Amino acid sequence: MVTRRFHDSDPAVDGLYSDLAEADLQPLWRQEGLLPRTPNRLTPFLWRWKTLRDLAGRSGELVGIDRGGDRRVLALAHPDLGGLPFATHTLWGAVQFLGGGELAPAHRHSPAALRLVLEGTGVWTLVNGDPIAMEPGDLVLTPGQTWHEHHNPGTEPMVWFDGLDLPLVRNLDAVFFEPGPDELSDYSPRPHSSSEQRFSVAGLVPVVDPVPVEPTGPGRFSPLLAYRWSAVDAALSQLIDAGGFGAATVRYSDPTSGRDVMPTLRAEMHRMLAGHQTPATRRVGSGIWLVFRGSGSTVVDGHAFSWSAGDILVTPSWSAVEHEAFEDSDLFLLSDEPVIEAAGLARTANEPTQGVREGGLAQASTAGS
Ligand code: GTQ
Ligand code: FE2
Repeated sequence: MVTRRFHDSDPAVDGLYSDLAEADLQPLWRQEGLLPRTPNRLTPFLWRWKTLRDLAGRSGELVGIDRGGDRRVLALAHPDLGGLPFATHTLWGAVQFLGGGELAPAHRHSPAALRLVLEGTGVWTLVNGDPIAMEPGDLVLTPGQTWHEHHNPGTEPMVWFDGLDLPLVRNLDAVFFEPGPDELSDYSPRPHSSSEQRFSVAGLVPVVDPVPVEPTGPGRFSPLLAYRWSAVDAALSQLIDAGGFGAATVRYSDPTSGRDVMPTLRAEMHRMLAGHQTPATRRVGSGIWLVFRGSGSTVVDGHAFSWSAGDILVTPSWSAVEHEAFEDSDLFLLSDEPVIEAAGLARTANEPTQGVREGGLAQASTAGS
C-alpha cells in the first residue's frame, strides 16, 4: 500500500512539517538512517606511528605542561566524528608525551583510563599516591575517580598510549573532574607498587587486604593497577606452546573477580606468530588496536590496512575484521565490550574470508601514511 506520507507536495503537509519544527518535534517517518539494519556509524581508520611520534615530539619541544591537571596528550580524532577528539563513539585513544624532568600534575575524573607504554623508561604514575613504575609493554590502570599524576625523573621522554571511556561517559553526561593540590607530591620509588604487593601473584588474592581500597567513588575496578609486560609475554608464549596453532590472546582481568579491569573497558593482548591468519569476525562495539610489536595487515570490511609497531587502527562496531601477521606480532586491543555485554547488546558473527576490494589498500583511510 502506498501512503501519502512521502509525497510532501501537499501545502497542508508542508505546514504541518514547519509547525512540527517550530515546536521542536520531528516525525519519525522522515528520519533516515536512525534505525539502520546493522551498526554503521563509523568507518575503520588508521594512524601511523611515525606521524604520532613526530607530532608528539614536536609538542614536547614547543608546549609545556601547566599546573591543574594538564597533560601533553594528542587525541585520536576520527574524521567520522565531526571534529570531536574521539577515536570512536565510546573510546578515547591518545598518545601522551612526557619529557625528561617533566611531570603531569595530580587530578582525578570519573572517566576511567589505562595506559600502555610504548617508549621510554623510568616514569612513575602515582595512583591514589601509590607509585607505579612504567616500562615498555606495561599496562597501568587509573580507574575512575582515582587521583593520578605522572612523573618522569629521568632525562629521556616517555611515550605511551592512553585509553579512556571519556566519549561514553561524556555522552552519559557523567563527567566529573577535579584538579589536585598545587603542592608537589612526595613519593619514594619502590620496586613494587602497593597494588602489586597485594594482588600480583596469579591465582592468590589476600583474604584480608592489608591496605583497604580507598573509598574514592562508586566505581568497580581491578585493585591490581599494573600488568607487567614480562607476565603478559610469558602467558602468551605458554598459551601458544600449549595450543600449537600460532596465536593466543589474553585478557587483562581483575584478579579478585575475573571481570574486566574496569566496568567500561576491556583490554586484551593478541599474539600472532608470523604467517598466522585469523578468520573474519564481527562483533558489536568498537575497538582500538595498538600494534605493540611486529608487522602485518588487517582487512576491515574489505579495506586492507598494513601496520607495524606503534600504528593504531580503529575497528567499528560490526565490521568484519581479519588479521594476518607478517612477523611475530602483538596487538593490544581496547574495547567497549563490557558496556555492550552489560546492556545485553553483545553479538558476534563469523564471516567467510574477505576479498580485498579493488584498490582497497589505497582507499583505506589513514592519517599520515
Ligand atoms: O593522563 O590523566 O589521554 O586525564 C586524557 C585524559 C590522559 C591522563 C588522557 C587524562 C589523561
Ligand atoms: Fe587523567
